Amino acid sequence: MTQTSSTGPDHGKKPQKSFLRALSGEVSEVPPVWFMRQAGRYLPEYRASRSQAGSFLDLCYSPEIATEVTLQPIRRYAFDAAILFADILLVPDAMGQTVTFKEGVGPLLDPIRSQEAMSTLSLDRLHEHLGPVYQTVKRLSQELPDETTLIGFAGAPWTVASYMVGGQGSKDQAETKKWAYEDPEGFQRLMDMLTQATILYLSRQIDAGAEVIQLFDTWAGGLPQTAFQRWAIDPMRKIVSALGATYPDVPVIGFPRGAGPLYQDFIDQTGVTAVSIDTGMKVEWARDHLQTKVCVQGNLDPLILVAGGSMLDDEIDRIKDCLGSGPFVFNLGHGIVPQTPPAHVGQAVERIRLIRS
Ligand code: 1CP
Repeated sequence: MTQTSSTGPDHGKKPQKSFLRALSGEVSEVPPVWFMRQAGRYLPEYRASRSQAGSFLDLCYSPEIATEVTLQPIRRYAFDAAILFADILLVPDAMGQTVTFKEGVGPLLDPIRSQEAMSTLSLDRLHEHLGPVYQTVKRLSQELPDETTLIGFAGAPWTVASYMVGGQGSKDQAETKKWAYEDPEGFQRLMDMLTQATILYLSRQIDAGAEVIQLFDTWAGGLPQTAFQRWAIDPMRKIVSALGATYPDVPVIGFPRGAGPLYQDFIDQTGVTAVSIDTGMKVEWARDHLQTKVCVQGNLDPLILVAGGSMLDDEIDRIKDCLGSGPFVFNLGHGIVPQTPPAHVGQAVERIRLIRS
């Protein structure tokens, strides 16, 4: 008895899973819930699987262990959706760039900062390289509980480019902006190649059983308006429209983290089914300006999940009370951090599913 109204498009056949129903525009008394980075170092069973796999990339390319770590948070918390365990940097790895993950540091890549340096990149062996990921998706679609939706994902081109050009994580994307601003036509070639790779990669994930796609544009919020249009909206529109042409019923969630009022332009121009909103966004504004157009997902501060206690319950209630009367998926504003006590995740899920009179 969770369904109270339907505002979404009627495809004749209504989706059964609560997460798919929310994405199609339905409103329910209890919102579906999943958390970004729900598999990861905060879980002891993940740390055990991780040491069994060897390196982080070995874990991503082992269908058996990647399936196991995807299922771990589903077993503990019965989230409404599972997200494929992989990383956004598998795409540059599959394009021929050298990518490593250093313990305690994060990703390190041999930087590509010019058109000449792009000659090392190719899409020829993309599917061969990413084959194990497609196998993971296939296993998951067979092993997940019937009510759990499987999310496939990729990084958006701007965010993936920021690691390819910067060579590592960067708070200001200075190297990437330098190339994009000084040589926009050259940088466009990299972005076009990434856009193409992303379409190929996500299409195969859907073929293998992914039911929803999320595109992470973690660093979109650092772009000024004109650059946001060119490097965040335009590639996303191309990806959404290419996927929509072949897979019209597969919802796409966009996450232009930190984009503020530009979320409106992003929704209007990309054709995404839903947006994930970041921690800093005012929920009343999202309700009035975004949720009138698409399903909204978000936006609990991952650090409140670390703190727990009554603050956690109060924040969950505040977000639910504001966004719960429209199409809504409960999530965090960014990923779970490693120091999160697993019990606090359990507390959060329980509170999110609580019906208060
Ligand atoms: O075990 C470890 O030590 C590695 C930590 C880790 C994990 C668990 C990395 C390295 N990636 C992942 C998995 C991952 N990454 C998933 C699937 C797991 C899940 O969500 O349950 C997903 C969806 C991602 C996506 C990802 N990777 C993003 C976009 C989302 C976001 O958090 O903003 C980004 C930016 C990355 C790059 C990356 N990979 C890993 C790290 C530590 C980083 C961030 C580097 C930085 O700080 O800039």
